Amino acid sequence: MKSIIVGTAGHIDHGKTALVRALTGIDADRLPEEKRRGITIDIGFADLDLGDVRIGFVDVPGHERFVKNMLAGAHGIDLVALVIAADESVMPQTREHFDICRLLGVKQGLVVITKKDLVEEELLQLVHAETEDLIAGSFLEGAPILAVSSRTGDRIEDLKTALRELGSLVPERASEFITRLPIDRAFTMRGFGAVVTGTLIAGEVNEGEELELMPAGVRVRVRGVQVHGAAVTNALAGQRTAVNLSGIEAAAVERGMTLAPVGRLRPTQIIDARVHLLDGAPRALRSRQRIRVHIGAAEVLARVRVMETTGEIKPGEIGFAQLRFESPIVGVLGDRFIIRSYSPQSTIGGGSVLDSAAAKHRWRDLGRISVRLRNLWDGDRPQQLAEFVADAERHGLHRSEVAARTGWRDEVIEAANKQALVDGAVVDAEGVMVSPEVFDELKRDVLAEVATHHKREPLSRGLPKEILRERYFGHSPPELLRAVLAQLEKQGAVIAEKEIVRLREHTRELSETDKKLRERLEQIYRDAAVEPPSMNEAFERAGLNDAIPHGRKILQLLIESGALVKVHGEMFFYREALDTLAKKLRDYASRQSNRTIDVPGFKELAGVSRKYAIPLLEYFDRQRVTRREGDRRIVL
Ligand SMILES: Nc1nc2c(ncn2[C@@H]2O[C@H](COP(=O)(O)OP(=O)(O)O)[C@@H](O)[C@H]2O)c(=O)[nH]1
Ligand SMILES: [Mg+2]
Repeated sequence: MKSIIVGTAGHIDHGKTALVRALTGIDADRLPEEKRRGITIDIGFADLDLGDVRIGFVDVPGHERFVKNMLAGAHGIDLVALVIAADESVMPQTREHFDICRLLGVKQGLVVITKKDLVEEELLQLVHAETEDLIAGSFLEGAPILAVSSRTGDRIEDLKTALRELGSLVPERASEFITRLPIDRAFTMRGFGAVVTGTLIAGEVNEGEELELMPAGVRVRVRGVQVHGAAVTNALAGQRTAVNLSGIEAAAVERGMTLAPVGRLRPTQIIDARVHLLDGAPRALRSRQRIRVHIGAAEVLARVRVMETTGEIKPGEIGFAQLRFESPIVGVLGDRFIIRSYSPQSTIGGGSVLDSAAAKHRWRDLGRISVRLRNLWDGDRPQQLAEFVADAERHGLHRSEVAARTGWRDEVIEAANKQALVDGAVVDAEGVMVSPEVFDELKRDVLAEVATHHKREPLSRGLPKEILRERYFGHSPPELLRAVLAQLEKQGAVIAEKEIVRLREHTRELSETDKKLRERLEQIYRDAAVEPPSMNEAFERAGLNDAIPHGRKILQLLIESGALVKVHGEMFFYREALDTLAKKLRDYASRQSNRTIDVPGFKELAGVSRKYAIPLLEYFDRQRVTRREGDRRIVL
């Protein structure tokens, strides 16, 4: 069976609560004060089973002073029942509530003219005509207008039929979004603990599961779930839902918080939004103005930063603005909100969240920002995703950050991502998304830096990756450098070794003098065999006294090519000499029953002094040619 939410709307005393009672038999005025004063102060609830449609009513207060309570209930409704009393016709809160429904994007509903029993047919016709004027050009144009009496029950059955018909037309709630339950009531129930209620706007709440209370970020467990007053194992999107929570005191939960899957949403205090100012707003919306924002069931104060060249959004106009909240909220792309003036409090407009993780903008970037916000507003999902990715610049964007901004389920993010990749709107850098522009820019930076390095140090093998990381990837996750290098390697531009990057065409072309120098040094070490000179001595013999740093580079080349081996400090050996010695050692060992040799034995075998014997043996230990045991070596 289908579950839908119907919200009442309309001026105080126009018979909203009486109408809900006539339809359901339930008095939605539950507070003692409401019963005593005969007025609705806070939202109330009732439900009605119409066979194929099950309706959860949210009855709202009509009094001007309680619009904020009305807003806590109005955000998740499928249908509005706009109530107009036949004896008073359209009044201020009729208009305000109706405006709110339009700003919240309510798409369907009907008008109920109440107190039919109190007026003559002629007056009823007049109210009917005024009602049609009110709704002309809105989502309610052409919707049923029914005149009823809650007192006599006249046409209440017809109203039920109309509700059932409309209800069957309400589209299923989109399944693309993660679970969200904005909390409109929190209280303690004896023996159960904390209970919260709300309209489940997306997803489902299951008994036993863990959820996160946002924006506080507290983990809670679902002890029990109720829908329409009966215990269920899970509540579905579009149902009025009560959840018994464990892991938290009721006092720590308040109206305006949201239950969501663990780790999925992120609290924010800055959003970019598209704002629509009502025709009847007393003045234009300007930067630094302090406003009340109602989003979900929450009411939070915020300062406006208008993102329009004119610096303002005039009554009746739509524009972009940044809202900076005085306390954290949660919201995702497309969430609707209502704006009320700080004082005196009245509804002045509403809007849609575009970027819930916005950064403070610079005024001179306005042009670029407008384009981006427009794309977020009217783009499809792959385009929206690409905008978020582009905005992340060199930080790149993880899927979790897309999830927090959009509330999309994983499959939806994956599909959008795939399409954006196909369109060439994003690049997948080992799981991190970056814009193609940023990726190309990084590639250019890397190539230029490596090329400069080669020019500056022609004898160096290449540029340490660490330098690239520091200079260009300081703000990026490690995946990005890896992906850029992998891509440059694939294109044949560079060769990336463990810690070094070089251009593919980079060869250390030695000058004729350097070539000769290398040969000379190599000769010196070859001749010295197991008794090599110190480095400085070698340079001296090669006639290099005045150019030691240059000599080191040439020496380094000999080491890299494998001709020389560093054995200890600045003691280098000709590799072949070491190999010969190792072989000698093994031959010697094979003639011993215990395969061991001590230092004097080694000195004799190698024909070297102690100065060389110790470093050589330690080198052989490291190379696992020998293993030290006390003052002897076992040849392995
Ligand atoms: N005669 C008559 N009185 C009604 C009707 N509906 C509501 N009332 C009365 O109008 C007053 C306000 O009704 P209520 O439902 O509290 O209005 P709300 O403020 O819109 O919720 C109450 O005294 C109701 O008894 C109706 O259809 N006929
Ligand atoms: Mg009422």
